[in-house]
Amino acid sequence: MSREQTFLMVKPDGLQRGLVGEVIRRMENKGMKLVAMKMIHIDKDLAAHHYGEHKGKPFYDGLIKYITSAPAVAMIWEGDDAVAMTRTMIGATDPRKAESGTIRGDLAMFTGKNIVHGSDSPESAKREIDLFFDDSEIYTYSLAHENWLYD
Ligand code: IDP
Ligand code: MG
Repeated sequence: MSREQTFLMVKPDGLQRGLVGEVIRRMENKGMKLVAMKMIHIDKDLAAHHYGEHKGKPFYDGLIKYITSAPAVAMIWEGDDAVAMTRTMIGATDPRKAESGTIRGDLAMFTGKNIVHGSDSPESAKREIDLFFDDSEIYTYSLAHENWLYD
């Protein structure tokens, strides 16, 4: 068992559509622990850092425009295998291919408006957490029901 942290963001379309609570509800119900959260209107510089791996791809300019278009909600969630578990809960990048029961599969229709971002590896999670949060914004605490969640 490896307890880890992952970066999860409700993108501007998710916030505009009133789905922040729905995303949080799913993560809470799963048993994940929220350790940081803030609203942020991502600027071009931060967007370019965050999506650096996609620079040069056909959808890059549109992606930067989309992610900087309105505020988003940035979060860090903690749990056993949090990175992979959260990616499973988010579903495939293209919501049409995302399985029912996943966030994108249930709540979105287009790749360019797919509601959420989640780190794709522990290394990405560390990089993204450092990019979006100061240490002082990340909380360490126990959940009273942790013994009922973990084997
Ligand atoms: P991910 O968000 O599932 O990790 P990535 O391939 O890392 O997917 O792409 C990052 C984001 O870029 C996607 O979530 C989506 O918002 C956008 N994106 C990726 N591919 C396309 C595309 O073909 N058209 C439009 N937007 C795209
Ligand atoms: Mg990605």
